[in-house]
Amino acid sequence: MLANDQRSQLEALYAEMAPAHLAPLWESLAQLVRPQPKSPAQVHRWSYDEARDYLMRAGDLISAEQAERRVLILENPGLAGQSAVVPSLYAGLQLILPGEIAPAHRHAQCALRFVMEGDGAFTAVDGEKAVMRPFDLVLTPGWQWHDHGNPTDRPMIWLDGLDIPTVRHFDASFAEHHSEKQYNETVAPGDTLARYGHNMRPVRGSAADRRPAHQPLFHYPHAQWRPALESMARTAEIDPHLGHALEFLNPADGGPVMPTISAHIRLLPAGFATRPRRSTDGTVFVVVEGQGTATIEGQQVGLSPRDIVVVPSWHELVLEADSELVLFGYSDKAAQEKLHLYKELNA
Ligand code: GTQ
Repeated sequence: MLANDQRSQLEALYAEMAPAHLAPLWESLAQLVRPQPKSPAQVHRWSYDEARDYLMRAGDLISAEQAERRVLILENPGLAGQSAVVPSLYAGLQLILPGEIAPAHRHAQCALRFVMEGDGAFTAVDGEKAVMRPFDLVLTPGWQWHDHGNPTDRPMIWLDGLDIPTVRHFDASFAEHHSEKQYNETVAPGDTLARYGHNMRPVRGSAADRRPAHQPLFHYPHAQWRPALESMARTAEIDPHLGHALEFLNPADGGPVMPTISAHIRLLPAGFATRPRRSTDGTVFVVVEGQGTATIEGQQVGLSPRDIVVVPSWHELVLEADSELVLFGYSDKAAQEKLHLYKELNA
């Protein structure tokens, strides 16, 4: 406790130094250096149907080309104005209508796409199309050229997960537009998956070794990950805190898919409930299949297909599956581990 005259003399000193852009640490130390995380982000669920209605209305009013990217940002209610779903990451729902092209650009930010609806549109990465099917994971790693297009007759919608707030935090954003609307298609769709996606790679330095060495792969099809998860669920012992969980990997180094973003899938059998768990990586979940409940720091959130739910850092999570529940999740665990910040607590 400070004496009254000490307090008033200090206040006078603060007022005098403020114009010199100086401030006393001792007034804010406990807020700055906390004993444990206290996220400004809030627990939130977006209903896909509700978001989709607004996105389709935007589709009536602005083209993908006019918008460059026609996306509704999923902004965390605790992070108003920051275009962030958790302090380090961004989430958005992107719509490409039949015949449209979202023009080629590249940027420092890393992006993942998780397909919510539609079948047969593409994300082209450095001139190779990843043909997008429901619940495929597609990456556009930092500084790789990408455009999106929809040659089908149905709308195509996917969830964008980017590290926009992280790049902003480091003041390291660069971006370029390509001179052409679409990057020249130089290889057939699926070429990279064939060369780099089967626990093999073209012999280093050979003519066929054409992808960037640190980030070659960019397509993780549902047709591959779903059977892998299924087969694991049939045979593996279930993890009490996670359910059956598989992480997507970058084959170049066996680490997370991108330097700043980790992504995983999990399966909880009908009737299964996880033990409580908390971790420092704020996580965005997409419900792929099934019904259940997430209890996040005591707050109950119903889970139905295509719902998007955000679990902020260090919020205790319990998942319960009413029917077999399949979730996709992404978080900043990749970045936190590099910085030796990541922690989890399994109860
Ligand atoms: O598709 O390249 O949601 O650059 C935000 C920024 C998507 C994209 C977003 C982007 C993109």
